[in-house]
Amino acid sequence: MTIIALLGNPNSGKTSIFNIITGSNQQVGNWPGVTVERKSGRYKKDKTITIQDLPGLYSLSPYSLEEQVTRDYLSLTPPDVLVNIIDSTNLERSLYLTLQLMEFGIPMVLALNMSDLVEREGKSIDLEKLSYRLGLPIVKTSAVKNRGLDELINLAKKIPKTQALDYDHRLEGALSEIAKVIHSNRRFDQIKCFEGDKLALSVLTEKQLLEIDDIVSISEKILNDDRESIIVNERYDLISQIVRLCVTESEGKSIKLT
Ligand code: BGO
Repeated sequence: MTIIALLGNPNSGKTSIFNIITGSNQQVGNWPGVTVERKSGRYKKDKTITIQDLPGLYSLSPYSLEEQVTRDYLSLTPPDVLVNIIDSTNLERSLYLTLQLMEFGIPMVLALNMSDLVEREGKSIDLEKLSYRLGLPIVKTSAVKNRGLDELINLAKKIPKTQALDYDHRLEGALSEIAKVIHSNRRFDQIKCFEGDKLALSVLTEKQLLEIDDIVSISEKILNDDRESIIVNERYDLISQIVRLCVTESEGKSIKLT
């Protein structure tokens, strides 16, 4: 049995894709203890594959129940594969969630959805470069035209572990130190401790908290910013580099995925 989880920003086309690939093989309930809808289903062409639909979200800071549910699911009962559904017409915003998902190290594939709309918007996205730069396999999909979805699931079945991207070497140094303090190789945990995420810090001892405080204050001095902004800025800097490399705005109004 393989479990594939679908994740993406609201309106990225996640529900449309879920409905097409599962057909009528769906179960709807709630996530344990909360009134957040939980939908799962079997892939209609291979019943050994379970598709888990996760709530639409922009980030994994637990500000909302949806973010909390998703974060717990990825941390405690990780699926075999993540399919990150991207609205191709809004690449920059979508990649902000992608970078966070990559921190879990779960095998991941990107579905560049809304590919039918891309033609109309005057830019082109180089899929090969994007895939190379992110280190992730990418499939171009259109839920409304039912394109690329079988290819997406077939690819999802056989992808390796995901490697998160590196940030500024000074931040990387701090994250390695935090890894030693919290005894966790998972980048998501290290970054959450760096940011000062209450949930991540709540399980640590006084001694660990003091050590992390020391590491973070040094980084804040060196990088001349506060802990949360350091992470947000690193992510956006990386995303703008990637978008500059992979997206070409053309004079005329034609957007292409190549
Ligand atoms: C409406 N291409 C295009 N063009 N549209 C898509 C694609 C795609 O590949 N995928 C999804 N959509 P959800 P979340 C709508 O509902 O699956 C459209 O939140 C409308 N509704 O049809 O719900 C999809 O689950 C009236 O559009 O996304 C839907 O991630 C007018 O994107 C919307 C126009 O898809 C969100 C569109 C009453």
